[in-house]
Amino acid sequence: MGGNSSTPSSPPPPVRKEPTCLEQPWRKLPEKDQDSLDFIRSYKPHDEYVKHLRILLHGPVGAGKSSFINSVESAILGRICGRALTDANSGVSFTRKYKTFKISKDESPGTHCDFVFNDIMGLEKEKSGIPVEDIKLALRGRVKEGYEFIPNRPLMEEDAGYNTSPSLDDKIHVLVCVVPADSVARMSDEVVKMMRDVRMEASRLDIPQLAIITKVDEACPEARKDVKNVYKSKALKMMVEQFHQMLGIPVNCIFLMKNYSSEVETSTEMNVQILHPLKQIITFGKDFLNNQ
Ligand SMILES: Nc1nc2c(ncn2[C@@H]2O[C@H](COP(=O)(O)OP(=O)(O)OP(=O)(O)O)[C@@H](O)[C@H]2O)c(=O)[nH]1
Ligand SMILES: [Mg+2]
Repeated sequence: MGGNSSTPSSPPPPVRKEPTCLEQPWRKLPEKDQDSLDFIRSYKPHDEYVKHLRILLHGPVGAGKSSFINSVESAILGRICGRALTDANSGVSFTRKYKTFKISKDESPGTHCDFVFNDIMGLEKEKSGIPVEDIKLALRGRVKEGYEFIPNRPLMEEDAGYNTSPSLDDKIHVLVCVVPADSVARMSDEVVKMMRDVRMEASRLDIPQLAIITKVDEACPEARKDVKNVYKSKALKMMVEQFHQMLGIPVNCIFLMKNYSSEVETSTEMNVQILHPLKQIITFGKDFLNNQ
């Protein structure tokens, strides 16, 4: 009798799936946004010669720099705002002009917070984005409002857009590097080098530096499911560490964020993760100005 020699197949042992999230967040954000809002709205530079704390946002094309400005204003006003024009990533920088953005403090016309953002053209490889030298000039307050950046052609002293006598008010007081989460692992050496170059120049000028990793929802399904998972996600934590190694920015100066992009209403959870880094940015800038 030719019986069946094979033993009845036993089910394969269950594969233990590693949890993708930590049980507790590795960075604790406040539950409410009110304390950050009060701090941000009431901030005033002490120096009488400085009207505003000036924050420069730089980073790769399409990273979410303009969206961050809109997210900040949305979180402060409690409604979605979109003054800084954004664009679905087309590969070339949508923001081309050097522009200062004031942020409304509340809905009364003409009331602004005492910090401003400078939005700038994005960095790109093969010299098709903003010339790195222009970002360095912006740090020193040398780029005039409205100057239109020209890829591969740095701003020159004889150009009308060159500010020959910048005041402390024109200079940058905090530098914020904005990068999208999905590109941290595959950023070209050329763009990393340019960002390091800008960072070195800022360090020479003693300008404090922070970084924001945006689009966490696109890089991590847990973060997409619930923005409260952002600091629980193991993948995003690794990304912060990787970015820290790449640029040398301390981990406690790197923040994870989802910008307001698809939402039609604001929420406390979203506001908290936008205002928490902003509070830190302002605190660093405040320390810088107090030492001038
Ligand atoms: N899902 C998601 N989309 C985002 C986020 N931040 C920005 N975006 C989208 O990404 C695209 C590019 O954003 P922008 O804010 O224009 O980027 P930018 O850095 O100002 O780009 P340039 O001015 O072209 O250098 C837009 O379509 C935004 O809606 C985010 O956190 N999550
Ligand atoms: Mg932009």
